[in-house]
This record gives sequence, structure tokens and C-alpha cells, in this order.
Amino acid sequence: MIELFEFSLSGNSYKIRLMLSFLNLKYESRLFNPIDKEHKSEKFLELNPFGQVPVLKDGNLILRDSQAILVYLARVYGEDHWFPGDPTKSAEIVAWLSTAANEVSRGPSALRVHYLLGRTINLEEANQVTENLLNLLEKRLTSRNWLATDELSIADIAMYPYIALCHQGKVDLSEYKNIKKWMRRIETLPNYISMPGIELQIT
Ligand SMILES: N[C@@H](CCC(=O)N[C@@H](CS)C(=O)NCC(=O)O)C(=O)O
Repeated sequence: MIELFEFSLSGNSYKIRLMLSFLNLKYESRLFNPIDKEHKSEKFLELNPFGQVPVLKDGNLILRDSQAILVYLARVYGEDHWFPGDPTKSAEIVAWLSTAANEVSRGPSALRVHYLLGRTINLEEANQVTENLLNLLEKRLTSRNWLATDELSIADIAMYPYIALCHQGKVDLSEYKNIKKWMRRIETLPNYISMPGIELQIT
């Protein structure tokens, strides 16, 4: 049995929900409310000493970190396009997983937490990182459908949530036409699921 420890409004948790849905995998959600601090309990720290969601349990295996979980799900349950064995393609995908953990986290994700939850951040830096990231994505998506390879991969899943939630961090995507088309491409895939806060490009 697969179990997912998650928050409903966590973009990193949503990445995994989305991937599980695309892979048509059944799982049991262990939904925490961040206010209850269950993710800091002794019991949960045994699963993830960082005290963060998401955590995935698959039988006896316990995995933390949304990027690592995406790799695992792709390799164990997914077709090759999700995380190809080809060294060049997989390296390109890992570069985007790193971007999701670094620039996305320091940029759009930080802005969202600031405006939604009032967390103190370096606003100037977060806005600068976000602007650089969006310009780079917009340029990259000029002549390609997917971020890392010619096919949908876990790079797209890792990057999508916090870009789709950008407006919650007061970032306007209306001028980023290629990014919007890429989001629409993801949102029209079979088994796509949304999360609270996402404004679909479909309409
Ligand atoms: N690199 C981790 C980051 C996980 C993370 O930041 N999780 C947030 C929710 S999106 C969390 O659990 N925050 C609670 C805390 O840090 O105390 C991942 O990608 O899974």
C-alpha cells in the first residue's frame, strides 16, 4: 500500500498527488494540518527528520522530498518518458528537479508563503529570482512543448505547481504566453487533478 503524508495546500505535496493520479496509482492520504504541528511530532520525525511533507511510504520503503519521490514513482511505476534511462535526458531532467528545489523554492514558492502566511522573506531577492526564472522558462518553451525532453517528464511535474500558483505570490503571468500554453498542456492531460488556488488555463 502507498501512503502519502501531506498538507492540502502544499505545492510539494500536490506534485506527488498529481504524479500518482497521472500514474493511476491508488494511495491513502495521511493529511496533516500544519497548525497541529503533527509534522514535528517524534513519530513523524522518524519518517522525515526534517519535519516536512511530503513523505511517501510504499510498503516498508519511506521516502522524503518531492523530487526524490517523483524519481521513485517514475522508475517503479511509470513509463520510460517520465524519467528516461538515457543519460543525457535523465541529466537534463535532474537539472530541472534541482531548479524546482532551488530557484522555484527561493522565488515563487517563497513569495506565495509570504503573501499567504505572512512569512518574512527577502522580497527583493525572491522577486528577482522569480523574474529570472520566468523569463528563462518563457524562452525555453518558445520552441518546445515540455521542459526537459521532447516528452512529458517528471521535470514538468516538479516545476508546474508553484508556477501555476504564482498569482498567490502576486506574480502576474499574463505576459508569459509560452508558460501559459505549457500549463494548459499539463492541465488537459488525462487524469490531471488540480489543487486549491490554481486557476486553470483551460477556460
Ligand atoms: N525539498 C522538500 C521541501 C519540503 C517542504 O518545504 N515542505 C513544506 C510544505 S510545502 C513543509 O513541510 N513545511 C513545514 C516545515 O518546514 O516546517 C520537498 O521538495 O519535498
